[in-house]
Amino acid sequence: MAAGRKGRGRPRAVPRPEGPARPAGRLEDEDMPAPDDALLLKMLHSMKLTRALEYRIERKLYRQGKIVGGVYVGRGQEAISVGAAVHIRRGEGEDRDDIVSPSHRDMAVFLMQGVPPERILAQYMGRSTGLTRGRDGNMHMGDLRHRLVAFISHLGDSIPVAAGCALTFVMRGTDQVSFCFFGEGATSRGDWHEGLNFAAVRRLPVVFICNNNQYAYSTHVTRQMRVEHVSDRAAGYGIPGETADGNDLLAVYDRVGRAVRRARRGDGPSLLEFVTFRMTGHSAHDDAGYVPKSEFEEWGRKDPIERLQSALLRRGLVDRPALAGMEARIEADLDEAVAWAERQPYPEPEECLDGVYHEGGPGAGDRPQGESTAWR
Ligand SMILES: Cc1ncc(C[n+]2csc(CCOP(=O)(O)OP(=O)(O)O)c2C)c(N)n1
Ligand SMILES: [Mg+2]
Repeated sequence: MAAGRKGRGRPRAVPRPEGPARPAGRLEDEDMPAPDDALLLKMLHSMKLTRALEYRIERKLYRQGKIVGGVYVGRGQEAISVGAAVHIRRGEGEDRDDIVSPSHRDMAVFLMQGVPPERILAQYMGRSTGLTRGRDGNMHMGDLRHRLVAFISHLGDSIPVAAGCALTFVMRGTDQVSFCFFGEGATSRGDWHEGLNFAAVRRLPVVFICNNNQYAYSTHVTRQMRVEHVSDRAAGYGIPGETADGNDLLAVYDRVGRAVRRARRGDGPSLLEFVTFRMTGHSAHDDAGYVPKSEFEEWGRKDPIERLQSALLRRGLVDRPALAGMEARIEADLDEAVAWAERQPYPEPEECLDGVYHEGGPGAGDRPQGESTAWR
């Protein structure tokens, strides 16, 4: 158990951060062990499941006209969501579990937090058993039972929210951590800077995780920031910032693990940038005609799943038949998940506004309990 903040006591005043205001620079040399064989296989499976599920949604169901909203996928970026989400503490109870604010390219985070693929499919198809019960048809979804804060469409707005979650952890005296995911485009928004500054000043336990896929819709990264790395922005807030290869699962696992240890110990936030590439358009309706083909070719050769798979094959941890078996099981499970989602009802028209707006003020004790609250 980390020494810094542990056990849930009575709520108390937020302590003033002590010590030097600038522990910035790189993440200190934490003792970060490499993942064992079982964990490596689990992460490979999560990456493959994520890609297969997104492929169904983007390339099949969307084109069949079965998806209600827009589709944004993280193809080529799976190592970031998986290598980070594996560090989220879960299943240990409300006072122990971490919390996470995923971005719109972090399907793996939803899966790893325990949301079943069929519920994600129901969400995309606008069915009443989707995470927003048919209120939205894409990644604007969350579920606090899975410790997932719903993705806020306005870029950068989830950063102060993630910092706020971390503030409650400090006030309660627990050692929980808030994980916050976003793209490099979000880092040029005002809320992003305010959220980072607040987290830094209060030394809050947040791990800020940026996927720098080099495009924000059609805007290349060089057209929206003058620093070379997103992580350079950390110096402005006196926190550690690091850049690493986002297509290298082990690099992601290592950096996030270090940042989590630091946060759990009570040493405050870190800003991690993982360089990668968006192997699609911005969304299913965008053909990415503005991206030079050579960039897709170059990054296609750095595919994170292929890369991990080759490493595991070389080490003898898996063989080709085992990989084929893993893929076949994933596809069979997804066949069932799609069939289940297609059988789900749409919400009743008269229910459509339930849970959209807050009903009643503080102490609205007569509100029906259960599924019908906006924050889910
Ligand atoms: C404030 C704001 N401006 C514009 C948009 C429309 N929009 C949604 S995602 C996106 C690109 C985001 O780029 P980035 O933050 O790099 O994330 P990526 O999609 O590359 O993962 C844009 C412009 C928005 N949602 N919010
Ligand atoms: Mg981007």
